[in-house]
Amino acid sequence: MKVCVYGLGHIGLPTALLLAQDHAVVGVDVDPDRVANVREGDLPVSEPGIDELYAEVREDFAVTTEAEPADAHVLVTPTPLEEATDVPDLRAVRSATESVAEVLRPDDLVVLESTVPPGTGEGLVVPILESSGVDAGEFSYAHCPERAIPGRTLVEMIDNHRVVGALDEASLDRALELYTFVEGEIHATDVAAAEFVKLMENTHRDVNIALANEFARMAEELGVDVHEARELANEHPRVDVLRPGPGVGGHCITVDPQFLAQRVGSDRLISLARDVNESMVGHTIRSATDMLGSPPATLTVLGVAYKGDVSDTRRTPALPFVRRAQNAGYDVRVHDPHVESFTVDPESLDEAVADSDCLAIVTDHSEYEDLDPTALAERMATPQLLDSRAVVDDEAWRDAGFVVRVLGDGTC
Ligand code: SAJ
Repeated sequence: MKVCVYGLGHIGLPTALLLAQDHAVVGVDVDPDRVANVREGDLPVSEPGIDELYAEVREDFAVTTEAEPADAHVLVTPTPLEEATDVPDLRAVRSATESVAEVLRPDDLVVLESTVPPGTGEGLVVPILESSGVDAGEFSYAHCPERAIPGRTLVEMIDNHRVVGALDEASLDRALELYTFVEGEIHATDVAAAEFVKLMENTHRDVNIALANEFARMAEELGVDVHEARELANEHPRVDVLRPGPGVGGHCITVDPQFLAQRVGSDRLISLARDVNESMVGHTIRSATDMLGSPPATLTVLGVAYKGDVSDTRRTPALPFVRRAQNAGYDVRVHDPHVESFTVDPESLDEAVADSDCLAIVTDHSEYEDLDPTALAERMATPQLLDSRAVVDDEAWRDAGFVVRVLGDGTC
């Protein structure tokens, strides 16, 4: 079938390329530069295997800025929180849906993959589609939220089980014909339930990271190593404590719980969890400034991506960490082997650590596990380390002459 995929971002582009293995796909994006780059094979998304997949399917994959008639239209546009209001910003979904309505024909399938507040499909998307003059029932509609984790996007898109929330039986059948690349099980439900399931998943993660962070703060007060305690607790067959850290970043876990909390009254735990996670930056910066003493002093931030081994800095806790350290009067340098541009220019590791007074590991990139503390100690003015992700062997660093604090082990 001919498929148009709207939004060539972190999820839309990989989805379009996977669909192009079995269908004739047109990727549609409102940004002409992005369209031109994708056309030339300069992909705006860096994920294992994506360049190879692009090379494999490029014959069946076109890109453009305008909606086209197609058998299936897949909407994968972003749904952030509007910065000024903190309210879900559905303008991209709305405008992509309006574009689809202009070319919609009876028997077409429309799929919304973007994560949306409860009720968006039947309250906003379907009525816009019906404004085309084609009625629901004549066209098919389904909500099929993605579940792929950045860094493993393609593998997870193929292997993970998926939920399809379909408007009716025909919509379900059409959606099953579309998602031929999915090797996981596909579970059918209705549209509202599928929207809720996606929000439950990311909210579950946020609340559980908050619990891990609260355990870390408690362990610090009690002089217990939370990392050892976590491993021991996770020996229990029904316990899975997540990892504490300097805060939760990315555009999903930080945003999606608020889609639920703002829509439904009974949101106390969800909002509290958000607050706990947001408070971790302040907690981590206090440990860093405690180590550094009064300015002037130089702090080197290792890692600005929102999590390990990715290049994405959206809503990263590193940004408020850097800003707060700068505002407190410290000279801040940043290093990240995965991130090319950031508000502070990245430098080589050697430059970033030269004469520094403290290293702060903010992102758990694999590269930081193998740093050589002896070589680093020689380059620094004061060999101090704040490890907010518990990635290094702290004893080895102490042996190399470092003063080390690890978030959650009783030393912070
Ligand atoms: N984090 C911790 N401790 C942990 C796990 C994560 O502090 O134990 C932090 C990370 O460092 C990062 C943030 O949480 O800053 C979010 O990272 P993540 O790996 O938990 O999640 P995302 O945002 O990369 O991807 C999530 C995934 N959702 C779930 O795991 C329920 C992914 O499957 C979704 O597809 C994605 O959101 C999405 O697009 O919704």
